Amino acid sequence: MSTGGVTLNRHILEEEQRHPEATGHLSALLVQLGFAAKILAREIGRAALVGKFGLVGEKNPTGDSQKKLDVFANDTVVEAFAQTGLVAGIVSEELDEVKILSCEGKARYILCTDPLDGSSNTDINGALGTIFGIYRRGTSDRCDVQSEILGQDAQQMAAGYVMYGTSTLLVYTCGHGVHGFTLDRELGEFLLSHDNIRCPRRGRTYSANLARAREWHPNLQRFIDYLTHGNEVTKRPYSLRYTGALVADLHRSLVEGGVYLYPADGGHPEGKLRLLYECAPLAFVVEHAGGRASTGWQLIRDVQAKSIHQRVPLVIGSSHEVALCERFLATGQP
Ligand code: AHM
Ligand code: MG
Repeated sequence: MSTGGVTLNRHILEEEQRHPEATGHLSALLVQLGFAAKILAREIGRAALVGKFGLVGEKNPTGDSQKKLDVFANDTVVEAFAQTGLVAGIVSEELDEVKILSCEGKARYILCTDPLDGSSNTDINGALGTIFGIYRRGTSDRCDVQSEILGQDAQQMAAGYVMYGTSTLLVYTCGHGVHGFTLDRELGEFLLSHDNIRCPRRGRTYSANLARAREWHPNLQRFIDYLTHGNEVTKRPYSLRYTGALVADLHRSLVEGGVYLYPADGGHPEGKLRLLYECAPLAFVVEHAGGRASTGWQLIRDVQAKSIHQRVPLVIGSSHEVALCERFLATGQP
């Protein structure tokens, strides 16, 4: 998939030139995201050597134990965006409340981020991610970022993720195709490696924490039974692939097809994943690549957030499998 020599920054600028009315501010934010990703890739790569493994001994606002890398990732992303003066506030998995950065005129954006997705993988050299959604604020001069992000005012303009795996890959969309860039560590540049990613209509894999399957809605258990039941015509059984990092599992489904699900269960009656900074940004990416993202009952993009750390069930990936899951939930049948 190599497309030779197109840097992330050049790609962002070329995207901007498609919009004569563009101010360059969104581009500046995407460039900063790339910068934060390079710092995180470096620090994740050497975390074992510089004392960045393990817990800090506190829980984050949504009750998960905070890792040292969680805190570092959050500080890095916040710092990178704060410098721009273009962001009014940040909603982060690692911050209790919206972090207000600036209420000045040019701070027209809101960032929603999970700075380090897949935290349970930090100490075992597993895949990790950063998820981001960038929203443009409404026209009001009143600086109430929380109300804007929870209301209808803010509009999602860009989203993406960084995957720290065997290589570091940054995937983003501004609504005109989904593009992936691999970090060339020697050059210190993200280079276009996955141009215009399209999510296959159907796949051969599913990703879910099956330890919780007995607690799922019975129709979801039927869905899994169906996927794992052999049938040559419909290319079943599907293989299970689950890394413990949403970004990594979603990336597989985006590129090769398949479905990821984290439904409601006994321990997570509303689902585990967070709407604003996990589900909505990834839904934006997947839909712009031709895939589908839903709670199983409703499209993710139609869910109205009620609180900044709100959780929702998530079914995301190839349109065929996500729609199939929705049908199973509704009827118990394919
Ligand atoms: P995190 O953002 O705290 O890492 O939590 C989100 C992660 C997802 O990346 C992953 O798919 C899921 O939680 C794993 O949860 P579980 O261990 O319950 O399977
Ligand atoms: Mg996460």
